[in-house]
Order: sequence, then C-alpha cells, then structure tokens
Amino acid sequence: MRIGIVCYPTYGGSGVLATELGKALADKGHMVHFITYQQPVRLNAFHANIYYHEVQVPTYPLFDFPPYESALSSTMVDVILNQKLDLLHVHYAIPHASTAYMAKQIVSKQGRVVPFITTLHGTDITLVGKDKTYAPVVTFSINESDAITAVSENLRDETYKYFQIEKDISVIYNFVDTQRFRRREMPHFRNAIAPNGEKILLHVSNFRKVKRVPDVVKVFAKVREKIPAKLLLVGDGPDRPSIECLCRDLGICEDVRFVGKQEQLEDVMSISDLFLLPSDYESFGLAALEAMAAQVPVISSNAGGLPEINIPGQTGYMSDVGDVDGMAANALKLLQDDELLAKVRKGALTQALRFHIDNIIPQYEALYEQVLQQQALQQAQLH
Ligand code: GMT
Repeated sequence: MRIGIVCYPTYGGSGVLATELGKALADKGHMVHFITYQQPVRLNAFHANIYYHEVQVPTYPLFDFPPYESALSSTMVDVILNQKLDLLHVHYAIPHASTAYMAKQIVSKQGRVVPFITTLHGTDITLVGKDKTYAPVVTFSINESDAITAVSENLRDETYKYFQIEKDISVIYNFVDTQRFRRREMPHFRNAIAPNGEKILLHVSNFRKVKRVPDVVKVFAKVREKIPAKLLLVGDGPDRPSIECLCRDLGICEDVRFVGKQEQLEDVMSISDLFLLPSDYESFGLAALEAMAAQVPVISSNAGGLPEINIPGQTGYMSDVGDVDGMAANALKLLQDDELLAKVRKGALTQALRFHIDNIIPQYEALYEQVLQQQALQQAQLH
C-alpha cells in the first residue's frame, strides 16, 4: 500500500507512535509518505520505503496567523496525486482530520477517491478538542473520517461522552518494539548517574501541567528520605522552571538530573529502577509501556487509560491523582524488597510483550484493507 502519515513531528506520544508505525509499515514493504512541518524526531535513519514531505507555510505581511491548515491540505493533495497514495492516516484530530477532509474533497474533484483514517491520541479529545473553539470542527472531521481509532478503551469512551460521534471507534492500542527497549546492562552509564549504588527513578514527558511533574519531584523527595536515590527527568516543557524551583526548595537538587530531550530513551530506561507517571490524565501512557519493556516497574496515577496497561502488583502500582504519599509508599515497597522488585520487573516485561509491535501493526493493516474494500464497494455501487 501507499500510505500517507500526518502527525506532529515534535517530542510527544502521538508523533512517536505515528513515526514508529510508519517505520514498521515500511519494514513490511509498504510505501510510507510522512507529511509534516518538520522531520519527525524518531525518523532519524534512511529507509528505502520512507519518504518525507515537508509542509512549507509561506508568510505574507497580511497574515497575522500563517494558514498552516491550508498549506497542509495543499501538501496532502500534492502527495496524494503525485505519489498515488491509497490512503491517509492522520494522527491527532486537530487540525489533521479536518485538513485531511479538505484534501479528500479537493482530490475527489479530480476523480481520485482517497479515504482517511483518524487516530485519536488523547489531548486532541480530552483537553484541546473539548474546547468549544474547536469542538464543532473536531466532531465534524471525526465523523467524516473513513475509520477512527483510539489508543485505549478509555479514550474511545471519552470521545463518545464528549462528542456526538455517529461512527464506530476501534481501539488499537499503542505498541512497543520490545527488542529496541529490552533491558541491557550498562554499568558505566549507571555508575555515572548513581556512583554509590543509589536507586534510579525516571520520569519522561513534555513537562506540561497534565503530567504533574511536581508530584514526581515530591514522590522522589519522600523516597530519598528513606533510601539513597537519584531522579532522572527526561524531556522539557513549560513547567521546567517551576520544577527546578521546587527541587531547590526541597533541597534535593544534587540528586535530580534534568537530562533534556533524549533520543536514546532505551538507554536511560535500561539503567532505571522505577518509572513515575502521576498524570492528571493519560489516554494510554506510551512512555510507561516503553519502560515496562525495559523491565522498569511503573508507579502511576490511575487516570484515563493507565489502568489498561499498569496492573497493580504485576507491572507496578497505581494511586489516585495527587496521592503523593501513596505513590511514595508504593515506590518504597518495590525498592526495598528485591524479591518483589524482580517479580514486578518480570511482570512488566510480560505486559509489554502483549503490546508487542508485531501484534499491533497487523491490526492497522487489517483496518486499511477494510477501508479500501469499503471504498471500492461504494465506487462500484456508484457506477
Ligand atoms: O502526553 C502528551 O502530552 C503528548 C500526547 C501527544 O498527543 O503527543 O500524548 C498522548 O498520546 C500518546 C500516544 O498515543 C499517549 O500515550 C499519551 O497518553 C497521550 N497523552 C495524554 O493523554 C495526556
């Protein structure tokens, strides 16, 4: 198949998932065309079946807001027509689903029928999409999609709850390449971070409010009161300055390391003992799944889709949002009991294997086939 993938190219779960999906589809022989305004972060090596089309957004003195959506639709049209795409798969509803709808309408005037599939990732529904500034467009473009997927049951249910959706939403879970994220012994790296054998706690995110990074720091401070420990904070974002202040206030700066946006996440995960994810909401929590693949147990909130991946006592533990004491107690329970830690590490890997990339990619391929068959049938009925 010739597949166009549209996503946010920046450091964030939806872009990561879309890029890994495109790479996996290319490995299986499909021709994959990424259409984004910047090279996606995980699209970092040459692949014979992968093409990248950058969206150029010309400026003009009249534009206070350069019309990105128009530029994206026009690029989609160009790629559909010139690369003979069979379908578009857009990730994140805003504005990708509505621009795909526009592109579909434009090419249909030229006799080309190209279906589009929309994958909902989370904040496009639960935070941004619900905003009444966007809601009518989100509802319309989801309903106009030829197929809709959500990355968890919780996100599917939230979408039905907040929008008038007239179509089926299929749940296709996020996935992980367990080979890439397998745990490897890296004594030099571990030693550099924790030279005196301290436990290493890890958090990865875009440091937005929804991630509750201050809770990460507070949980860590409580753990550190009881055992020697280090905290690795991977990523960056708007809350970073206030998080640094909090570390100073708590007097724990020498044990907290901000390591910025890391591409080699698998290395950081390989040396970690616990992954912390206390978010207000997670549709899925892809970074937690990647941690599990590296045998890192997860201490998380029980928000959104997290209970669909984090199984208490098997892969880690969950607490209510904001329950810093509960999270710290769970972290200590694991870190102070080697036998339990070893058991939960194994359980985390077993859980990650359920979301193995090879189990999930065929679900997307089957959906593509189904959409193309439906479209062929509709065309036949028309003629
Ligand atoms: O978590 C973020 O802020 C980034 C966001 C995104 O859209 O890039 O992530 C969402 O999609 C990921 C991939 O499907 C999910 O694993 C995350 O849970 C989800 N984030 C939220 O729901 C807050």
